[in-house]
Amino acid sequence: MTTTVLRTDFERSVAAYWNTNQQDPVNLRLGEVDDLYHHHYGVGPYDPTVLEGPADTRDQRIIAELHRLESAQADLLLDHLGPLGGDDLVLDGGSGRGGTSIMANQRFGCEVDGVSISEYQVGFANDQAARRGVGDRVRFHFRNMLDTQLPPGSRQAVWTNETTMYVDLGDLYREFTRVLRFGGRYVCITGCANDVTGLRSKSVSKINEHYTCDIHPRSAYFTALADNGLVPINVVDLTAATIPYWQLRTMSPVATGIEEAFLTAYQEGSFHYLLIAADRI
Ligand code: GPP
Ligand code: MG
Repeated sequence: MTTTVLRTDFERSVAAYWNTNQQDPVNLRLGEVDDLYHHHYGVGPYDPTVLEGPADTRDQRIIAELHRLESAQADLLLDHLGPLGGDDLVLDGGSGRGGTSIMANQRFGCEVDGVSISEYQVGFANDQAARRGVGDRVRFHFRNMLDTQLPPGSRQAVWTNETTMYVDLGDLYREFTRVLRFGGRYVCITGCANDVTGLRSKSVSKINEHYTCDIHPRSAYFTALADNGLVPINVVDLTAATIPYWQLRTMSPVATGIEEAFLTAYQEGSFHYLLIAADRI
């Protein structure tokens, strides 16, 4: 069956961004630390001693530390996804270069299908799985997460690691509730705008412009989850926990220029870094 993966001009422009943004040192140099390539941010305090010591190895110490915080973020997401076993099938919605999917398979032994609208990312992630010898258990597909082509009720768990700002949440959770079995778990880590401070702030608008995304207000998540039979069991505000990552990134050789917007948005309270875990009923 042939389906159209990229359905709108917006989706085509997002795919073009991720297909052509291939030499991004902020993601490749971190990934090279241990061959886990992430497209999300970090949580937890950084070790300040990385800023001390010999100047010629300082950059590499900072890069390794940023990578450790990003992997800690993925580990935290997986803490909320389990328990899972080797017989379980899971979905990574917007799988990037595959880091979180590889970690899920390593931790649980589960089978993972990741979908991305970037053909470049799908190719990169499948190469990573093959190099690790798990290509039969961790598979990446050039597909749209709004239309995954996966069988109904086939998934014990689904996650989105900083990808929901690219889609309509109602469309997304309709698809996730279709592929999740009853009692299955959905985990989302996202940045969302604060309804309480009003409409989108300047710093949130800068982040949207930088990534060609559309950050949703916090309220939109809970409305769309409830509308689609996904019932939150945990909501964790990770805003304070992600600020050190952005502070260290500002001092790193791989800063991209978006760091100040994230720090301002989090510190002024117009933006939150949130984990939501929900059960499908
Ligand atoms: C990119 O991660 C993540 C997004 C584009 C989603 C936006 C996230 C929000 C919380 C608003 P990346 O690792 O590709 O970004 P960078 O290249 O800046 O490290
Ligand atoms: Mg990154």
